[in-house]
Amino acid sequence: MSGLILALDVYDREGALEIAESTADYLWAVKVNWPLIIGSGLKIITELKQVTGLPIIADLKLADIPNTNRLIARKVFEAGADYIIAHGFVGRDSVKAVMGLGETIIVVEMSHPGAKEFIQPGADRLIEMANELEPFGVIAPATRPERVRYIRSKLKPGIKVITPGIGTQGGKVGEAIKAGSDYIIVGRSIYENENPREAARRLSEEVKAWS
Ligand code: OMP
Repeated sequence: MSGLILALDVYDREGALEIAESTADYLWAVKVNWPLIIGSGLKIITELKQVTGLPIIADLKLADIPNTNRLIARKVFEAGADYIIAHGFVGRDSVKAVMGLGETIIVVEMSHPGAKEFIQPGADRLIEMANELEPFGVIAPATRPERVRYIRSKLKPGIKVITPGIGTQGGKVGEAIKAGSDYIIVGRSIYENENPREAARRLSEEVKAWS
């Protein structure tokens, strides 16, 4: 199964709730990142859950010592987040601190060009760690379908592959799904569209067609 995740990277509470409500029919989940949490407060997670009825992914890309990761993750899960995204490069102890509190998604490679500098060279070890810890899923780059295919081929079957980088960053839905993506993350191509509902509908049709 494949699904569409909205990356709701806006600051403003009303705008975020409006976009989430209008696109919810076509989404599997809503992802919130620092811009929205800084702009609207942590309570936006609870509000988005109420308005959409969908799972909420807190994309904080946690990358700290175990105690700090744990302190942050606790508050985020208490606010109603269903999944949290954590960096793997900080090591097993930091990731385990988050996984002990709720469903976790580990970054094993990123979608931007700079990911080639440090993250991509370490991807094999991050995949190995994911196979050992068995999180809900991993982040892989839709901008490099060949890397999505590689990561999928090395990962244990039950672990989901979640791919950002579609649309504005240049990735394509069909290529990511063919390469093994389970969930597609899209932000600007939906929320910057003059009709976010229609943009989400089109993307979700595309996701269905390729699944
Ligand atoms: P758009 O480029 O606007 O579609 O947004 C992509 C979303 O995915 C943003 O929220 C990014 O922070 C996030 N993201 C990436 O773009 N690349 C990554 O490698 C990882 C993430 C992520 O973890 O979600």
